[in-house]
Amino acid sequence: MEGLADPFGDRVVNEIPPPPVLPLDEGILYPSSDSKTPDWIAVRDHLAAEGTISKEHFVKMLHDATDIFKEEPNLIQFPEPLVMVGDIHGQLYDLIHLIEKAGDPSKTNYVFMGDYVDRGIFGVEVIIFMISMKLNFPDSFAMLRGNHECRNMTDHFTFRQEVIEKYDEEVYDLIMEMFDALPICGLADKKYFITHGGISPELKKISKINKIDRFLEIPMDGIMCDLMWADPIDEKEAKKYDFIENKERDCSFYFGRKPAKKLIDDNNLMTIVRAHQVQVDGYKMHRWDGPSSFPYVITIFSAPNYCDYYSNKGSVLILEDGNVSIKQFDDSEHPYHLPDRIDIFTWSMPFLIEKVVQMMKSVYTKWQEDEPSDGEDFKSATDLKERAEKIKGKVKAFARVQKMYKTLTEESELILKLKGMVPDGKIPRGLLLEGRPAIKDAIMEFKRAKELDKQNEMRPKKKREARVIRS
Ligand SMILES: [Mn+2]
Repeated sequence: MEGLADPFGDRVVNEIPPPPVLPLDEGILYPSSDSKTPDWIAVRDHLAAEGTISKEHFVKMLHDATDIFKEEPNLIQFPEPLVMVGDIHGQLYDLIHLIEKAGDPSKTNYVFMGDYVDRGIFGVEVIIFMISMKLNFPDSFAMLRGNHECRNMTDHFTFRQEVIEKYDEEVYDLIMEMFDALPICGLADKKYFITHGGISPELKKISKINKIDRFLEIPMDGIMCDLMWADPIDEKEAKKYDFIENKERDCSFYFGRKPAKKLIDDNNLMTIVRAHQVQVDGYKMHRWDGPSSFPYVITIFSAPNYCDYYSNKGSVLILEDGNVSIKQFDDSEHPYHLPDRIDIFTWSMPFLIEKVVQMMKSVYTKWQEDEPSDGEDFKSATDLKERAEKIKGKVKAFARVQKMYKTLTEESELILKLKGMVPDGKIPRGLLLEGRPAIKDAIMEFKRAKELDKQNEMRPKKKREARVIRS
């Protein structure tokens, strides 16, 4: 595939091949006469090189994948061996690495537990890559729904904007329709219950899950909401409570040992496997009966160095020969994009403005110096004083603006980092006026950063029409 042209021969890093010029060729995408099975390896390599898929082909793949998902039950049964995967969140290069490490999908059974998009900047590519694998291995490659696979979340976070920038609203709607069709739970080896978030007070018999009408936007409460939103209670409190209000999510519950044990016992399960929460090691065993006990819940998180910031590991859970094991992996390098995919011109504006302001300031200062001193003019002393004050004010204002832009240019790296951490990407102006120490403080203070990020774990306030399902 031919790369982008380099007419001036001035590419700085020549060892990285330029992105392909054209979307993946139809003959390469669909090599066999069966036009429903894309060459997933060609898709992977093309996307990894930052190539694109034409809208026509993406739309076709979405239709074909949705048709498959629609036929799947709410609760999918898996035999072992099985690889269970947690949140991906648009981290394409980590997903590619994960597949390399955990096993060729033509020979490995996979279940992904949701949260494919939002936050990471390659959500579109993650979806294309994943459905190209799904279309090749419909029976051994499963994709469950996470709480981000809906309109409410993708609209509040980054994915909707990303799809519209890379394709359009029509493609976004088709992806959402596909999300509505995703199955919601899994059962591996009849013993491992798999879901994105957690359990529900309304969930008694696992088999009941198949009675839920899942083809809708994720409801604000009820069993489907809990399966996708609930969290296990912290170690120390797990024996104290059954279900308590989940304040961090602003919906659903935290669940404790007792209801987890009851669900496990009543359904002859071993444990509950879920994703949904970032973990330093990429996983967490919730051993509520002591350090050597078998965990009631296992959390798996598969987006290493989440948001390019958390420094966490990613992991997958492998079920084989009746045993579970963890495989951890580190983050992979990925192409760098400026926040909000701004272009280099927009990004460089502060540098330019700083220079312009500097010029204007020196003009003003010079003019102030050249002002005639008292006696040389007809103006009264008060007049002159007033004028001097005005000019002083203007120079001060310039100095402030200049200081802001100086900070923006000098600390551009730090500010980009900070922007990534502030949910709406807006940095308080005060911070820019205070300069480097204040910005450094804001970044270094891990607690503050986690506090800032905390609101991103919450269900967005915006209310949407949703049916409440009781089973
Ligand atoms: Mn989640």
